[in-house]
Amino acid sequence: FCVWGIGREATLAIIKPDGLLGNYTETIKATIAHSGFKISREKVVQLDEEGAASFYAEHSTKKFFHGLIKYMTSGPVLVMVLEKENAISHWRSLIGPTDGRKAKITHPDSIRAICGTDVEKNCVHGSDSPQSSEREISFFFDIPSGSQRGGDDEHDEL
Ligand code: RTP
Ligand code: MG
Repeated sequence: FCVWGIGREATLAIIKPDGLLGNYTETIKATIAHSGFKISREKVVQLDEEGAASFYAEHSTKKFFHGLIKYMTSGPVLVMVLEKENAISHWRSLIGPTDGRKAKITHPDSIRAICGTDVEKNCVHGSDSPQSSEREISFFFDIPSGSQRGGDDEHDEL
């Protein structure tokens, strides 16, 4: 699946407010570059509560939801579309486990080990499946015309 129709997989990466304000962008982008990803789209966004709640709607019933929305709206984020073969799983493996504190012990080379603080403030996001990736990329970016995705978008096989 590739929303841009050029045969590579795409994933949505976000440098969260703590990553952006903590000046980790260059380090993270260096990892992105030497891991073989192409950044095909990027922009800085200030999410409002409604936007953050919509983006993380799958977690709306969790006890950490309110904290998550506060965190994700606490400052600007950098959203990027990363493309390569197996982009989704490769980016998830590079960012490491959700809990940045545990990541420092179990996955010391992961991005969250480097810039994450705890289970909430973990500095980066990555789509967790092709379905999530498509939803999350369209949440932030228009799909360019000329993409080979055709027909009824809601029911395309990925
Ligand atoms: P993400 O979606 O941001 O890439 O992170 P993830 O898949 O590793 O973790 P997920 O379970 O989807 O949780 C989404 C984000 O919610 C915050 N969180 N807080 N306080 C808590 O227990 C807790 N658990 C999760 C984190 O910011 C997590 O990335
Ligand atoms: Mg997730």
